[in-house]
Amino acid sequence: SDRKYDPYRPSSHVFDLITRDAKILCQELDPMPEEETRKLALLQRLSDIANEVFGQAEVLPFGSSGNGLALANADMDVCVFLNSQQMAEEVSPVEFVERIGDRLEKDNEFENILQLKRARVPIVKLNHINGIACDIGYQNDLAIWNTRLLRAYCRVDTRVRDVVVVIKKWAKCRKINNPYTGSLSSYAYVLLVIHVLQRQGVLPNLQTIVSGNGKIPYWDCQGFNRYFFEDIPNLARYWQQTPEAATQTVGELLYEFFRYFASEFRYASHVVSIRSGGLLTKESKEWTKDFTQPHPQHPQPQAPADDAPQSEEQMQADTRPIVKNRYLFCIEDPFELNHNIGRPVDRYSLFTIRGEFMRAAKILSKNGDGAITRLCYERE
Ligand code: 3AT
Ligand code: MG
Repeated sequence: SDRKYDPYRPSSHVFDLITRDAKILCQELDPMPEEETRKLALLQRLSDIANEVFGQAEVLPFGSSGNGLALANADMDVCVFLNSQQMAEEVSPVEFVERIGDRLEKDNEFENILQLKRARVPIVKLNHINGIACDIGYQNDLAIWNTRLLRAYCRVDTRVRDVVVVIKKWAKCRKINNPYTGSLSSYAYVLLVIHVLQRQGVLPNLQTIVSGNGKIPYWDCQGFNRYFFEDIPNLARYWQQTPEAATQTVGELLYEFFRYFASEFRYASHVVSIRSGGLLTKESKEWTKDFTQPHPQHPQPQAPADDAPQSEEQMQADTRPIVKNRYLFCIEDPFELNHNIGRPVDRYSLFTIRGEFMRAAKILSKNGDGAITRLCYERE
């Protein structure tokens, strides 16, 4: 093969040990059917409550509870959709959070209710007494579609889930899975895995595969094209893995993931883009200059109802929370092309994350037995 020479690349025996342990970890972290049952019950409960507060509402799961990538005891992400167009236009995300949050407070089956009104995507967080932690969002069609895209990639090859589960577990243990503190969401890590698997020829680019005459359709969702090839059982008619890609083990793919982000990916100039099946440059996307902007979804402050005279400053005051956009680690959302999923990463957290990629690559290159356990040592 034309693989570049890598002095740290483990032997195939070591890869087999890593693969074996990765698969054991995946089995251990597979949620039990009993957990699924509790999630379904909570989904039904939230659906009843949303209907009570807003009338015709639908509650759909997304994220790991909708894409088959959940670890045991993962939280549940759900999204409320109002069926009446008029209601949906009248109720802003912030108002939604207030109204459903206040209603949930009245029920003692919900605990630790938090109304995150200033987040980029306003949500309510809560714990249900049946043990499920849950985030409730609002009218987020794109989240439903990106969940379906990730699920489709999982169905292409069983190795996708194996690799993702280890990466998620590793990121959680190493404390680099929190966008609120500058590291990456699970969603971001899954996009990184898909990127590496596309490079390895294990995954196709589902957003450019078209059945029939070849032109990519435009299916609008909130101003973005949500088209992708979803008919996975018939994928083989349009795309096939190379024999080399078909025989890569989970251990090899994990090592390749860490090696790539530890020493090949060029953070300063490149953008990970699964919708283009490879890399883009920051320049081509004009993702070169960090900027701050007032929160786009937060309501503008209204002028006071009375006609009391206002100072210039008062009239211009924009009290919306400030959103910081950074382009240090660039990961393009597959649909929302102007959205950098690595936005929360700052100089310090990038240093930490890259350090973790290097640590992981080193562990896998030196150990077979026990590598997966060592990879996931809890960091304090
Ligand atoms: P966990 O099992 O909860 O760790 P997850 O797969 O549920 O992982 P997240 O909780 O990070 O992943 O995200 C849940 C979903 O929310 C995934 C995606 O549909 C959406 N999402 C998350 N982060 C972003 C983001 N920065 N931009 C757009 N959508 C996002
Ligand atoms: Mg989640």
